Amino acid sequence: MTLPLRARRWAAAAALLPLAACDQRVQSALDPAGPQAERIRRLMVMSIWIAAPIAVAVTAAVVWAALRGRDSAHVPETPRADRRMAATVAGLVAATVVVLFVWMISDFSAIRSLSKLDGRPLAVTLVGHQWWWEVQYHDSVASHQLTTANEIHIPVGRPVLVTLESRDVIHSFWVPRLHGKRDLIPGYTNRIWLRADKPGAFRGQCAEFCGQQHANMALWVIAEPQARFDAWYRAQLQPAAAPADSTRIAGQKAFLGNSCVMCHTIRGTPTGGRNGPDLTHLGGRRTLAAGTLPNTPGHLGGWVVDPQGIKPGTTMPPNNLRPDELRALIAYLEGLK
Ligand code: HEC
Ligand SMILES: [Cu+2]
Repeated sequence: MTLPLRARRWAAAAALLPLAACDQRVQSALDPAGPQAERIRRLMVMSIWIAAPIAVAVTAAVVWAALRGRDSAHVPETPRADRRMAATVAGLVAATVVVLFVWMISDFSAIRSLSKLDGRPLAVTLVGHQWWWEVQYHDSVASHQLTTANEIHIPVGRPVLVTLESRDVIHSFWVPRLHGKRDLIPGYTNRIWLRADKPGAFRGQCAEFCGQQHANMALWVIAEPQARFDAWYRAQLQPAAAPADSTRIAGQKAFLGNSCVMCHTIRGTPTGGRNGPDLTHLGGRRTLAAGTLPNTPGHLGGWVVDPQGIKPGTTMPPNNLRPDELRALIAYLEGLK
């Protein structure tokens, strides 16, 4: 790549536009897709309905007092007006107490119903890394455990208990259509319950500043009917298919012969790196580098050659590959469905 850095950054930004354009529909807390996001939305709407009239009334009173005060500054107070004023103030204080109580109780009840869901949960651990998400699925059968990255698939209607951990700094998991935010804290285990009540792809975002590429740390929660989820899970448990044609065989050789193996795992090959995302089924993911790029051969090539130009600061080093080697590597990686 010989483009100047600035041009490369613009190209990366332009590549994001189609993703950004669809984000509003897939990442709005006003469009809940699960019971908890719905509860949060209701609390917010209620708060606005309580607070907005009060804000309007207080503003009106201040304006009224300011205008009136100027003419009546020298009018002496009568005992009757005094008593009326005291009654008004007492009434408003009582009303304030009632409103704050109603608010507090709805807040407590919302927090209670957010904390847990009924039913046997799907257990997932989400590990935050600068700047990507490791996703581990737990199962009582060891060979059914699964590690993937940047995408959480869940069955519609089933509660999911997400355990949150971090390898480096504090991150925050936020999928606005499903729930509020919860931090991923190094050395401390947090939890969050989720449930999606409709199928769909819900975008999430790291919501706690975690360094240079914090803004490029997104993920997708993909809710599917149970049968489709099961099929996805079975496919993910499979090791990567052995490359069938000569290009892909060369691509696998390039992968195994380069530094990639230090940081990445492709199950079914002699690799075990854990510093970067698991690539066993990379071809099936929607995006690359935690929602930063659409998963297309062109973007994949750009990423492998120059990850620093796309996500400056990422720990993945640039790669100096021969053009034929790069093409083969792209074909191999994209073929890992
Ligand atoms: C020093 C560790 C390291 C090396 C070596 C390395 N990578 Fe990475 N790789 C990473 C990290 C960390 C990420 C996540 C970056 C991010 O999203 O911020 C990553 C991300 C990726 C992704 C995107 C994965 C996803 O889920 O979106 C691909 C594809 C990839 N690397 C391929 C390669 C290939 C091919 C090589 C060898 C030519 C390689 N990497 C070498 C650390 C490494
Ligand atoms: Cu983060």
